[in-house]
Amino acid sequence: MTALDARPRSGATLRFPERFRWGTATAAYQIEGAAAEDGRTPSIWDTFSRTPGRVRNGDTGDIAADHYHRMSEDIALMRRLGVTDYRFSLAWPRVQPTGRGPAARKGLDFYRRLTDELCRAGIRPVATLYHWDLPQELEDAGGWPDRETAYRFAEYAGLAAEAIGDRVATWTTLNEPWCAAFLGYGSGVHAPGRTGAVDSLRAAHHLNLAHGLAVQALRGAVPGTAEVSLTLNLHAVRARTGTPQDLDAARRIDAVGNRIFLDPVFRGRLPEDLVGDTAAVTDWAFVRDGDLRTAAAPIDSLGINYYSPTTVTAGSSPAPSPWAGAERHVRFVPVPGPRTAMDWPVDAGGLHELLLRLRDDLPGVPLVVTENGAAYEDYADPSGQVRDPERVEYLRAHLAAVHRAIEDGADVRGYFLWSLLDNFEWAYGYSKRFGIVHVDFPTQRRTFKDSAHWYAEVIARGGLTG
Ligand code: IFM
Repeated sequence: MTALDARPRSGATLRFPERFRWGTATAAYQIEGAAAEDGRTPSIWDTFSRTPGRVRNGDTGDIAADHYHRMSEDIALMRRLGVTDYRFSLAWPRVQPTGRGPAARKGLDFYRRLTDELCRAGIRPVATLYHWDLPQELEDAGGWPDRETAYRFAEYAGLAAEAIGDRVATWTTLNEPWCAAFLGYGSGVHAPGRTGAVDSLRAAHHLNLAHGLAVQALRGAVPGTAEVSLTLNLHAVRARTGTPQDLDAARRIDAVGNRIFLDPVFRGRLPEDLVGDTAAVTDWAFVRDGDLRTAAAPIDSLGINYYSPTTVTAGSSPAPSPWAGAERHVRFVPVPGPRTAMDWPVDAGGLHELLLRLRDDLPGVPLVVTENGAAYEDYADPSGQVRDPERVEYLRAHLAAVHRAIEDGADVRGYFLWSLLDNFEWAYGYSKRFGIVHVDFPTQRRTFKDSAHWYAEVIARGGLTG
């Protein structure tokens, strides 16, 4: 029996389970601004965005969507949407400015106010501890390729839990550690912009270790009712053909893109094929006894961020590549069909595939779609409306895929739309808009796009009309 079987069906409506969580998601550096206020110190993204040529148009997160000063207004937007949950991240350099030692009271006060106001609004706070803004001081000391960073992260997790642990419903240790490790230290297109296969693998391992240590710190500090989770951007990887070479290319990406996190966290081991694939790069001697057991500390759910699938064939990828050990064996193939403004294919089938794979591989682990959404070229028309029919279509198709996965037995507990607001889209700066609320950055005026009105209706109905 699936979660849907118990529910009455009404006509063509795709109804979601009664307790399904409906949310939106954001991240600190992408929306907060106030980069130098109340004791916050630079993170690797402040440094990176100030480095000429790294971020489009030289954009930075200095002001972003000014959420630090407009938090109440933004919670009012969430109330209008009717979301049950809000997923945000804490800025580590705001909470613990040097990445070591005591917390900054004013920085923590911001998150106290945010979580208080969310609770008053009846919205569950879902807090992510790391969405890529490593304090620059820790990067200067070696960053994620250095083991010490994992211990620093656990200390920071403890400080955050002590301050707001009584209000946060779900804690997510890391957001998309694949991006932090492989875009940050492999291809260098994300902060800190380093390029090195070994460093990217070391970073991935230390992120797994940091996750496990943070789970322990959280469990010791938060009420038993709080959930502890991890969010991965799993790759829905498809082989272009069924030839052994193409299937091997897909296996390699699955190893270094997915199982490098899934296996340590859920099975307490490294994927054997990954160790073989990367033998020319490293002997993995940086993995110490007990690390994988630590990484496998039990968690309550897995978050999945999904935007589009990936198709691969045998070949090679341009350097510097984020695919350590796979770069000379795999070529990424563009597929025909609709694309978003990021040039990412629109294909909701990939989300359904991923959810069923996790249903099979991780029985008993509740799943949450912690990010899904799309960037399009949005603008306010002369009447002040923001029409975004392509985004509505994208969201509808992906929510229908989630519904289908639940019907097929996947235990999906919630969906968080990325993103509440237009924001700083990393190396693309403000040139890409993912929000369902339009932000006019010069005035900071917020306007519901059509997709926001549509999402509010979906939430109110508890599902989609067929
Ligand atoms: O904006 C990002 C987010 O920070 C992490 N996941 C993907 C989103 C879109 O690129």
